[in-house]
Amino acid sequence: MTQAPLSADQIDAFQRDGVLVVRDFYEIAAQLLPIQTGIHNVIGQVMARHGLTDSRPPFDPEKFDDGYATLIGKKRSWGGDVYDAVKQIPAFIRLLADPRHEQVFAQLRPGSAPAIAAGGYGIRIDNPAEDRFRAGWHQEYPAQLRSLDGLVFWSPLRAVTKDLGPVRFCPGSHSAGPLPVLAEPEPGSERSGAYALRLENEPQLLARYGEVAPLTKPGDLVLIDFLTLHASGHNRSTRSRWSMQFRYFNFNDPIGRAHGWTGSFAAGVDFRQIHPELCADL
Ligand SMILES: O=C(O)CCC(=O)C(=O)O
Ligand SMILES: [Fe+2]
Repeated sequence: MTQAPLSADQIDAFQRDGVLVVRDFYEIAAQLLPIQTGIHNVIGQVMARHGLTDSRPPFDPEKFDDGYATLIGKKRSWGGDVYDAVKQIPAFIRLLADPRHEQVFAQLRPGSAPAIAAGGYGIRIDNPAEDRFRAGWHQEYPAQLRSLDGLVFWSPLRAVTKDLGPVRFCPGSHSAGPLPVLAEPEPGSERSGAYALRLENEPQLLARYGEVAPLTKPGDLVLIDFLTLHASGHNRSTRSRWSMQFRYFNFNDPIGRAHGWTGSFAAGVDFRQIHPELCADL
């Protein structure tokens, strides 16, 4: 039996804050480099698909996304090709199922039966000065469903400096429980699905909590309770912010069990039908 990944202090901090940074959780050489190499290769594949010559220098971990900015500069939707493809890199799926994720889940949720949320994993690419896919303030539960007591495992593939727009969190906000949302998209908004959900009375809610935006580097893990308020930062740099998200839920949670552990928008489900009582605009 390997040692439990989290210390007692880390468990306490997570229960108090609903968010925890675990430094150097993943192994760079064994776990992350194969993913960065895979991304580099996928970018080459997408270039080939659109008839571009791949004249990039050989793979360099600091510049694993070489060519991506050129691709989206030519056509933004080619970036969508990359986004869809990278979540099918075998090394990424291997990391998704890292047994230590289950161990962490079991430590934070004693008595749980941990599960991987289908469609709840991916690699975000937050491009400089792009607003459309930036996540506004939200709790994960309405966007993912599956179970109320889930966890997001968030980890960067590039060092997140202040100008890259670190994710923002309200420590302690998970204690409020699931919060009412407005499911009707804002008029004129380009956002759809989970991106269109807005918190009811957002300014008043946020005023209740402090805010942290930890800087992280490859290998670090950020654990996020499905009920903790968080939002994407603004990328004001000239490079894309690449980060991985793995979402786990609990088969034993009575609310998840009652709705059959259904997924949310990404699974083609209308959140309003599952939790009408949480929709303030119904
Ligand atoms: O990386 C981001 O900007 C947002 C992350 C997020 O909302 C999540 O991982 O659930
Ligand atoms: Fe989120």
